[in-house]
Amino acid sequence: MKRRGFIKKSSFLGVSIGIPNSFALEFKEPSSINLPIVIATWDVKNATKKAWDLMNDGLSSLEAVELGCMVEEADINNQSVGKGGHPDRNGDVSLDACIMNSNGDCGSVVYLKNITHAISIARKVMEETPHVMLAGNSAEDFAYSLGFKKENLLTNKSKKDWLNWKKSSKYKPIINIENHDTIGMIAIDKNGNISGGCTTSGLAYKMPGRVGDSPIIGSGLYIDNEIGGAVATGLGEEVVKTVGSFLIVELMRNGYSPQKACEEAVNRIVSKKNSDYKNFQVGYIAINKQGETGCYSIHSGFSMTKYQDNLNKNYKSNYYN
Ligand code: SD4
Repeated sequence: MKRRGFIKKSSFLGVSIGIPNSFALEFKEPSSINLPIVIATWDVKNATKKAWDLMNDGLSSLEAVELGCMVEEADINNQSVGKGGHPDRNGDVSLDACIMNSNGDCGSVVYLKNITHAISIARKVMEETPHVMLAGNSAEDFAYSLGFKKENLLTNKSKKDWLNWKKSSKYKPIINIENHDTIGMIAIDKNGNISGGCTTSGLAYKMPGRVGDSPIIGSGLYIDNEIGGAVATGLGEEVVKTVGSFLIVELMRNGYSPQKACEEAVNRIVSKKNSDYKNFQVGYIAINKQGETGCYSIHSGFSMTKYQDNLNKNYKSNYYN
């Protein structure tokens, strides 16, 4: 009995680890870390700067992740997000996005066309509807009802790339190329509250109607304000199959560091029977309530941008293969 009082055996999703009950006492109180902090997938320093500046001015992590993600959505040179994103096989650009706040509320849009700021519509779904997810034409109509304007998201550059692709029409995920630059962002504001957002045009030349992990709460993004948050990039199908971001947060709840939790989530993918991991990329970033961060991917080439203490820096990810 005594021993059971000291070591709590936790089994979650097949993970079995011993956790001292006193573990929580070892955590630093949020007030002892330098806030705000923002982390994001890939090299997106303009976006992290926007988010950090807003929080430094006293705004919430929710405002920060929305406006930070919007920077990439509006950047037509980023061909994995928002306007200028690569289209599907028919030449149509469709977007997926989600957002989650520190209360555990969330909203998402899937297969959204003609609207640049999918992350803002996701936030509106969270705040102004009784639902968590809207899809396709109805998500688009919802955006118009809020005053968002119809835009052509297919830029000349992305159209040219698509026409080139059509010559061979071969569909195969290419590591770090078609998977590049989806933005997943997690922020902790000055009050210690965590929010996250994720926005993407998904895989280039996907089947029309295809939805990836990015708008799926628990897969592309998960936030628990008591624990931390995680976000994914890469081949969404593999992230969905392992519910990667939720897994990482639950591992952190059970005592894993953000780094170890990201590694374990990648491990779940690569160790699956007949895993084809040599041919696709998945990357995760995570942060816990104490401001510790983690970043891990299957292959080289992934990176995380982190802004804390006036330092906005991109870090190369460690990787499995
Ligand atoms: C998807 N995970 O739609 C996204 C793609 C991505 O950088 O992350 N691109 O599967």
